[in-house]
Amino acid sequence: MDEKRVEVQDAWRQRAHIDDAGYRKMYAASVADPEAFWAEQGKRIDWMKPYTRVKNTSFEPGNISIRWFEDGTTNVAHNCIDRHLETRGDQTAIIWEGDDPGESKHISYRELHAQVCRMANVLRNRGVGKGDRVTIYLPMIPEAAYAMLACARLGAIHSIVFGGFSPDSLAGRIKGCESKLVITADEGLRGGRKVPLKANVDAAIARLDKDAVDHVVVVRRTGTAVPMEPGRDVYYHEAAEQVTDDCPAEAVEAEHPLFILYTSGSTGQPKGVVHTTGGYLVYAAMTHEYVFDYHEGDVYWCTADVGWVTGHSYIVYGPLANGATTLMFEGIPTYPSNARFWEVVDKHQVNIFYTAPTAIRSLMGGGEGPVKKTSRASLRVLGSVGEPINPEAWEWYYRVVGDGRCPIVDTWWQTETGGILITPLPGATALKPGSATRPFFGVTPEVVDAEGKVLEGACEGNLCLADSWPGQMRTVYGDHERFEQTYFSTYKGKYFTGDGCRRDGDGYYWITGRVDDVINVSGHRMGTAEVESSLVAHPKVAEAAVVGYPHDLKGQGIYAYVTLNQGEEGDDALRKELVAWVRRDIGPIASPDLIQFAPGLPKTRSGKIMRRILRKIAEDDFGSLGDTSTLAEPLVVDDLIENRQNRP
Ligand code: 6R9
Repeated sequence: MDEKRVEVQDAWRQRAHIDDAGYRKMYAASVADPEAFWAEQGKRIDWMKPYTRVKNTSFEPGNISIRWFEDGTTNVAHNCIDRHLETRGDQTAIIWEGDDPGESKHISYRELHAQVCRMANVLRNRGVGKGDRVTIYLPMIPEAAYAMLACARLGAIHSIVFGGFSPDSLAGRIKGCESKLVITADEGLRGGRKVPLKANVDAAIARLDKDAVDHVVVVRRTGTAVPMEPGRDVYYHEAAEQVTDDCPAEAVEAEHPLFILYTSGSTGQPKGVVHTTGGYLVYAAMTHEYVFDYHEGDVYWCTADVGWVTGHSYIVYGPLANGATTLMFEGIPTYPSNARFWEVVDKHQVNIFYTAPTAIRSLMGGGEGPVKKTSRASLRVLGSVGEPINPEAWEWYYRVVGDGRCPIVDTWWQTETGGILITPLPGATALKPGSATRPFFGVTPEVVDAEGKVLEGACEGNLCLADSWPGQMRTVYGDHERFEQTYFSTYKGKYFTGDGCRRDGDGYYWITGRVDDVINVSGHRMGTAEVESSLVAHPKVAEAAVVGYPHDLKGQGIYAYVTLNQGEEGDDALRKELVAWVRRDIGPIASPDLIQFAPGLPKTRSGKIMRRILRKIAEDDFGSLGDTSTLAEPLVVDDLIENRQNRP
């Protein structure tokens, strides 16, 4: 492969926290003596009771246990707000930019403190205390950050559900962690369109046991009248008037859970990924500072939604722990025009900008014009996350958006990892378009082959991590067994990421995508099993198999092979019906892009669907189907090829 290399520019080095020699030295120290390294880094946050024990972790089969700073106590909201009040009470903590370009506001650390205390008191008055779960189903409005931090303040555990998920998905997640309280809004607003959040909450609760949810707190966003259930529902602005803006931050153990976030895996229903307090915050804060080369006074913007892990770690917790000014954007990149991102950059003089390749690809389609009519002179660092960034998109981001001045940090990580694990550092790392480059401090990647043999030097295989880091997930909520099974059973003694990867001669990592049955659609994870079980629940469907295929904008698209019940006819009307069915069931991000009606699916004689073949056909690469000798009925393959949906 013809690899382009972009050397570190002098300007990047000038301000950077660290240079290449510094990175190498600090990395070596971090893996040689993790205890000493993290003992020092742990001091970046305030502790109510200081820790004496730093690392207590085991990846041993039967005893997966991850504990960091375990005898210390602290509080995340204190660290993200209170400790900044003396030095930067009047500094802007959050810049909120509304969906409508005419709407924005600045929230200072002092105001943030008052708002979070108020929200915490509203929750406390409704019985929420330490360890209780709270489901948050909010749009990108400041109240989403207030709600997260209010939970943290009380020691309650939040579970945010992305506003694009359906009532069914929401119900599953409320039930999964047994939240008694849900925070939502009347409606969301995205790209000028309204999202019926409160109606979705009502529909979700209707699917649960009668007394499953005690309280629904409704933030007024659009002002549209929504039905309010007496005794259960309350408008936030009314409840907030009844309480003070003073609420002490509860000291909790370092290993007390901070949040649960549901994410798709290769089997079954989404898992509740559990992150805890001390290690998570230390890791989020440290990565935010080094990876984005964050300095005091910078305006930082991550375009993710707080419904995803990126929003947790890099809109709210990391930046606020560092006392940064973080921008929160309610809208979408293409509204009112596809210059919106760059207009917002100029309007708020954004220095650090962090987005997903799918957004870049969708804006590339509109050409350079909308970008070039803006200045973007304030930009210093550009970031990418969520999926591999293809070299064309990288090049456009670097040259057109960044005018060739700004490093691109291609950050590889996962919901499970809590923070960024493989990434360039501005000022230290020469870039290669498409490579996430080198491990962050304390991170020990290993590339292993199918048998689990650790490969050396330049190689390609499956990406594992040999040892723990403080931001690592601790368990699957309510199912530690599944935690071990999912991440530690494939390669004993290692955390397996589910990603494939290549390491080149410079020790740079190139993530090649998932090697399990997870599809990455526009940077969002979708389990094929989830989409399949939704399709199979349709009365006309007998069987379904779902695979990913390359998609120009989304990175991967969802390709569904569907076998209908006898006597049913597959036509375009039924295709539309099935797409609508899955959207309603899971949410728009799960909509199949292509549906192929197949009289039969390729199976082994033991009845296992041969996904490898389905993937090849979906990729329009059926010339090399490999070994089909184990197929029960080899002829089904000819029919699948004949009727394939993905023709160029
Ligand atoms: C943070 C986040 C995780 C999966 C991960 C991988 C893919 C994320 C990437 C990347 C290549 C990058 N991924 N960042 N692949 N380069 N810079 O996205 O978390 O939603 O859990 O997804 O996304 O496949 O395993 P999550």
